[in-house]
Amino acid sequence: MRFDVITIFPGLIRGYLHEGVLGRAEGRGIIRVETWNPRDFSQLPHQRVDDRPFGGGPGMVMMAPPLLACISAARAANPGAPVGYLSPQGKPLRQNDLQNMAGRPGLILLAGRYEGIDERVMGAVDEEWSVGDYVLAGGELPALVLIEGVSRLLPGFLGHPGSAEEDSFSSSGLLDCQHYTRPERWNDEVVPDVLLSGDHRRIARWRHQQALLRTRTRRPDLWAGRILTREEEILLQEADMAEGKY
Ligand code: 9WO
Repeated sequence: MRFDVITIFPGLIRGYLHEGVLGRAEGRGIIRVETWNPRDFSQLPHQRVDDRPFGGGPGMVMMAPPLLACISAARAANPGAPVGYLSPQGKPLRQNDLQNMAGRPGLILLAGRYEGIDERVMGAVDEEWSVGDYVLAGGELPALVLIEGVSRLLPGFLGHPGSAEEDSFSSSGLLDCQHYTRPERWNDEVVPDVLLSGDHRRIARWRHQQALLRTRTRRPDLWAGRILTREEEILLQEADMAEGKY
């Protein structure tokens, strides 16, 4: 899958891809990431891409002409790929959005800087995504978040097929359960007996139960409106009973 990132700081994108699983995926040809710098499309002295906001106020706004020229170039290089703008005003990105994006041939991502982009660029933008309700200094980290989240769903990205389906959210819509590895005893803390039992049915049941309990207490927003299976009702009842809730 091909990603084209529009940014005045291409080094931020390339630097992250230099190491780790994403870099390796690029080396193995599973993804391709290209950057486009709006400065290269500026007709102004010093390759200027920002100016003061009409109406006054602090900071600078990214100008429309170099951004639009840059988007056109990226579109020509990645035909059929939608253009996504990363901003706190966007639709909150969820696991199912990443799944949907992983089915596309490519993506063009626009990472803004300063106080934002000229609104007239939005006509060339197909979708607007937020990775969380906070403000950063630019859209580069959110673009990398999106690329990493989509890439690990692509066939061949992970060593073990199926590991991407078993993690938080995918299919179950639940948070992940706890994990343990050696040593079996660390200071006063021990590994739950069930995980050492070798009884795979009981282990799967315990993990499902812990995922349910964690989601209910930590993420009431994800829990609300959730339809429980009969098995899940039983798992919760059993846990609540052990806690003395009845
Ligand atoms: C800066 C600013 C300064 C004073 C008052 C209001 C302000 N808003 C902003 C602002 O939103 N700046 C953005 C910086 C402009 C677009 C790129 N930037 C950005 C993207 N920050 N955070 C994101 C982002 C993107 C996706 N998901 C979460 C955050």
